[in-house]
Amino acid sequence: MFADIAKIFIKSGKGGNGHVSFRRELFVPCGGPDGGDGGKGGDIIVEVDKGKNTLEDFRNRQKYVATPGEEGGGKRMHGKNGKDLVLKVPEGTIIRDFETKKVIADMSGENQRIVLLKGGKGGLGNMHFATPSMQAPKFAQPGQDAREIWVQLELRVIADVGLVGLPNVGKSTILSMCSNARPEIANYHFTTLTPHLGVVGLKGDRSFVMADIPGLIEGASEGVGLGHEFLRHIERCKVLIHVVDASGCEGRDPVEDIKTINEEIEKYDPDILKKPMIIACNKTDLIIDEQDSDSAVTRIKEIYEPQGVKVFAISAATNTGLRDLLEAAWTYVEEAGAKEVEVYESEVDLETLGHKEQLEIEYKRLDANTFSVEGPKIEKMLGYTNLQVEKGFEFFQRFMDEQGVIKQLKKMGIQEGDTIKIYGHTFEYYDTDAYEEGDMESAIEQAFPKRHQAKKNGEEEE
Ligand SMILES: Nc1nc2c(ncn2[C@@H]2O[C@H](COP(=O)(O)OP(=O)(O)OP(=O)(O)O)[C@@H](O)[C@H]2O)c(=O)[nH]1
Ligand SMILES: [Mg+2]
Repeated sequence: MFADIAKIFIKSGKGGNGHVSFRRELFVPCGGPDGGDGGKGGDIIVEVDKGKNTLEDFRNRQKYVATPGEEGGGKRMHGKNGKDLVLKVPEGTIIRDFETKKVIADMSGENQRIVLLKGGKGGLGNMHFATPSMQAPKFAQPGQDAREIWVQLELRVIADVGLVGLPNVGKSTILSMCSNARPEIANYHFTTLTPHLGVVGLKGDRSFVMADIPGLIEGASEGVGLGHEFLRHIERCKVLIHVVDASGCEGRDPVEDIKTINEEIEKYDPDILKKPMIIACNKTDLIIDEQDSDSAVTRIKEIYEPQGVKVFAISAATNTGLRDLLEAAWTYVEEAGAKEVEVYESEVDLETLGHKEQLEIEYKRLDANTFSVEGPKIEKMLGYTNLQVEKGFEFFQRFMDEQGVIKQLKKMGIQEGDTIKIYGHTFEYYDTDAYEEGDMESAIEQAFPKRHQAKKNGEEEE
């Protein structure tokens, strides 16, 4: 099975919940809060593994889930962090959001390792929420949600030189003769179904990477067969060696074959034709009279050499003419050297990738100055929180901020002093970003006039 494209589901670990507990000691009937923090959920990490050249693993297994963080414990115990999950991919793998097809990351060049989905942060235990005015906080922070997304992995081979041509012309044979790669070679079409890479060594420490790309056929650019998948690999090669069967032993005309392939490449992406190309006329060992003015090699030379394309007569089977071919390829590779392969920019915000849409939160504008915010999650959080105290209020406010509620309300045009209704509670809206430290105090004072009065009178709450 051809495996250079795969669809997988990834999910990071949810953060562990903060814990609610109180110290129990002999002779101390009511100890302080000692609920520990939840552990962080595991990340989904993607790493380049240079030893890999297919995405086959991802065809066999589709779901990848990192472990969640554990809940905090009593006695200030921190919950165990979830384990990260590392996906190993071949270099040149492009990761896309399956739904939008936007590029998330391109594992090429400098990008060798990336945290794709962050695990949820652990929630704070109730030990953090004790204040002089509230010594027994019965709430703790829930861990952050896991993130999940379906992604598409696409492999684009990164090689200096790509061998292109129709099936059975001897591309794999060439690669195996010039490098330590061992692609399968057989006398039938479509022997090679995945690109193979090999390092070609030349005299004096010179080397380049050559890719044997599966045979292209007419209609490849329209997706006949797996043409599109194969053409994709050519995009990143710096130099192309166009291989033809010059013996015509399959009854084809190699001149026509070159045209066919070039047309397919052009339809797919005309820019590819701007890359330096060399023509390798293979299987010349089968030609009886090479000097024949009507021979394929002669005709190809007549057409292409005036266009500045180098043409080599070779025989991969008998290792004839390969060295000159490789030297010519090297010259082009060296010239192209400075030009780095194009690395795709990420088109998504990794910070929010895979965040579940907060569909559960429902926003309504009741009138010009009143908004309502509801949803199970918010309701649950309200239950957790003691809004009667400053700390609790701040805590709830932070939660609303984290959930993007404030951002959403701003989008809806909320103004200073507007009212937010949440399950029977009424809040006045103050833009906390607009306040300095001291001003915040007075904003809270306005929101909690009763409490501040109490403070002024020197009374303790609770
Ligand atoms: N006589 C002769 N046969 C060759 C030569 N090069 C390759 N062959 C034979 O041609 C057949 C196809 O060779 P491959 O290297 O598998 O061809 P390919 O271009 O990789 O084919 P696909 O993977 O199907 O695209 C095999 O039987 C090879 O032994 C050559 O120079 N001379
Ligand atoms: Mg092959």
